[in-house]
Amino acid sequence: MFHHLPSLRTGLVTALLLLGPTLGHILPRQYDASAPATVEPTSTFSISVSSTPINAPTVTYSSNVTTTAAPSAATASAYSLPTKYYKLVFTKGWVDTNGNPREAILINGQTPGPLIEAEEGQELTIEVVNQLDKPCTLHSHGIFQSFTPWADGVPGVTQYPIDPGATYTYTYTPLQYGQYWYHSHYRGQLDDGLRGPLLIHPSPSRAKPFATLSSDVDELEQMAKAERNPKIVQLSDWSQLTHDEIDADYHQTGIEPLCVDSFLINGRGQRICPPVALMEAVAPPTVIPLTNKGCVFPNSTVIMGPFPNYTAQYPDQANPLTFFGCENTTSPLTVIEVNKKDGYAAINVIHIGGLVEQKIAIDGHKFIVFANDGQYVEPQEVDILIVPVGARFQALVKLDNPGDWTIRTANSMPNQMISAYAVFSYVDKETCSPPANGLPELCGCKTFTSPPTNQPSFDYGGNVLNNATSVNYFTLKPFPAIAPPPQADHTLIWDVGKPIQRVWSLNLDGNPFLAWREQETPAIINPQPFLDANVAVALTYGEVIDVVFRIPAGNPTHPFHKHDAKAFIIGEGPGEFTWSSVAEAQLAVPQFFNLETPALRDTFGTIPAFASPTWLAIRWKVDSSMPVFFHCHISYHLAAGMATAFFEGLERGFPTGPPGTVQQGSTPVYYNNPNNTYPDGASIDA
Ligand SMILES: *[C@@H]1O[C@H](CO)[C@@H](O)[C@H](O)[C@H]1NC(C)=O
Ligand SMILES: *[C@@H]1O[C@H](CO)[C@@H](O)[C@H](O)[C@H]1NC(C)=O
Ligand SMILES: *[C@@H]1O[C@H](CO)[C@@H](O)[C@H](O)[C@H]1NC(C)=O
Ligand SMILES: *[C@@H]1O[C@H](CO)[C@@H](O)[C@H](O)[C@H]1NC(C)=O
Ligand SMILES: *[C@@H]1O[C@H](CO)[C@@H](O)[C@H](O)[C@H]1NC(C)=O
Ligand SMILES: *[C@@H]1O[C@H](CO)[C@@H](O)[C@H](O)[C@H]1NC(C)=O
Ligand SMILES: [Cu+2]
Repeated sequence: MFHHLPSLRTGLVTALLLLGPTLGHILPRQYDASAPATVEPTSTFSISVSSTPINAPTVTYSSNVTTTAAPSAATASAYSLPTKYYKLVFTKGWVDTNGNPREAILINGQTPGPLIEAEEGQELTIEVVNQLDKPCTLHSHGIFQSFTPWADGVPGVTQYPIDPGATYTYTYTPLQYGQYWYHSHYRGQLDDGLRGPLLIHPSPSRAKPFATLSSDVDELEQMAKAERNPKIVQLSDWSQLTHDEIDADYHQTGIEPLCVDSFLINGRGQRICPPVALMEAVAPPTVIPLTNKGCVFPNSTVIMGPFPNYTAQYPDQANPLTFFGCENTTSPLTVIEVNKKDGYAAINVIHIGGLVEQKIAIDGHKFIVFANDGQYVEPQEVDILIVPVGARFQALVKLDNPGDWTIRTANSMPNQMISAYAVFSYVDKETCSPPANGLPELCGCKTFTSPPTNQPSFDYGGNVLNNATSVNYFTLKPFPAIAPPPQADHTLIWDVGKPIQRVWSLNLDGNPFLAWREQETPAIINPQPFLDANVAVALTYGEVIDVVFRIPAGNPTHPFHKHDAKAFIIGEGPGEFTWSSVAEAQLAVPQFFNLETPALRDTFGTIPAFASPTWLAIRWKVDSSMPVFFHCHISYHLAAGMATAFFEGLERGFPTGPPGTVQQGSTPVYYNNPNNTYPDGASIDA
């Protein structure tokens, strides 16, 4: 029983063809903060409000045929808004996130970077000033870029990396809403701090999913107000070593660097060093013994293997700084202040880290999840959110339990027993004096160096307590309902794995997309070498694609991220995927599929496959003409090749934007350098 195939974008494209503005209307206007947006209908158009994801492509065919996807009626009201302009300056600097200062990458002097926010349909211009000694880029995670593929920020795919000292401007118009984030896509710079939140406020005409929660007008008003002014909660992992140091160790020893120093909440945390016996008491028996950081030992075959023929090559050569050594610190915790008078708070959780999936709960409160990866969903009330790297949840929290409550996070993987804390504090700003220490980000009335003691939803190792409930993200239904296309035109069945030590692959029949490709002439300009190298796949415009990932035993959860449009998560299950298509598999194991109301996401964790295999099936319709990057969001997996580029609509040609856009600001002296070195001689592949 299939739903009628929804025309997610068809109506839109038709409207656009009638509308017919040229690409020039949405060209970036650099450095101009005040200029009004110039996207204006040039002829009458009216389309019914669409609350489905809007991602109609603007395509400049290489044949010089130009069409422009229509703005939707849902966003047309925003066109009178001026372009929103941000300038982000990237520098190196010292930060004290957890009591152990280290050098990091700062954005306008801070990490995570400042909030970037715009209205749905409002043009956004982000000027990046690279004052680092390495190249960088800026990727807006989860933002559709089919209008502006050159603004996707993937080095070697949609642009040259931005050179040290150079400036680069990203301009795009988000025709979607919700919580996103931005980060460098160059190497693992996001692990070193180059990341921050990005929020797109929904058009007023979007139907909100709150009506099922209340029929009280005042309460609905409180919910809408909370959504508009969310409390952003950014989860990350943090190491004393930089990404490049960790990566270099990995390449030298072959030991998976599955151990960090802290989890952070909004860039703050502590070193927490419980006695090893306490950590072992909450750990699965198979991972014991643990190091004093709560990590599996580098010689563990349970977590580090059993990959095909895996043996950690040199367990005795593991960097002790990665696996061993812990001293408690008492850095101040992040405080999220709420006011009971508001009725509700909206908590927007973003995993901006680079390693493991995390759990989060607020003691004494439930999350009413209303959006996932920016997409509204039918609300789900739960105690615990499980957040893959890169994913976002937006949830309402009813403010009916005054006090100071612990916000707790824990690793949801077994490689390390680790938690972090922040405080959910009810205050009335009008009656409380500013903090004595004057740190605005500690906001407020109180500071905490240890979490309040409340009834927790999970323990230090992430084991659920007190019958707490967890979000079921496989059954998060888009709101309003959107069904996927009922069948695929093209199926890719890919075996995920480690072809050789130190290399990770999405597709063992293809080649790993190793990090040095960031230095290649970008695929958007010269796609053929990527096809020749078997690191990219051409997908025909208009086709419905299924990709089935077969995950063999020995794999953790991989947080896959699809650039550009979201994908439907139509199936996932345990065991071998032995069928040749989703249709065939559906007949055999219907319980593992949902083609009626599947989640629509841009970031999705595979089912962990520590002891036995699992699989994941996704579906989307190709409606862009651009190289769409797809990768694991574990930073060192990505650097080790776990990526591909879907060349969507290649046969129509890839638009590269106004002249000079892709190359803008770059003087890439090291391109095509056979030594693969930076100008100073340092190895790019280290
Ligand atoms: C552009 O389109 C026009 C009209 O179809 C055609 O005559 C011309 O040859 C095209 N130019 C290029 C460069 O393809
Ligand atoms: C850290 O603090 C906890 C709680 O006070 C204590 O039990 C533990 O022994 C300390 N760890 C270290 C390594 O000092
Ligand atoms: C790994 O090393 C630790 C510490 O030396 C040891 O206790 C443990 O037995 C070793 N495990 C394996 C599987 O060799
Ligand atoms: C594992 O080792 C066996 C025996 O040496 C070999 O036949 C097999 O191809 C290896 N598998 C992989 C994935 O390397
Ligand atoms: C959890 O649920 C079970 C079954 O309903 C109940 O017996 C038990 O008391 C509950 N435990 C807690 C801590 O609420
Ligand atoms: C590459 O390395 C060789 C040997 O060190 C050196 O002579 C040559 O100048 C290098 N080439 C470039 C382009 O850096
Ligand atoms: Cu991965």
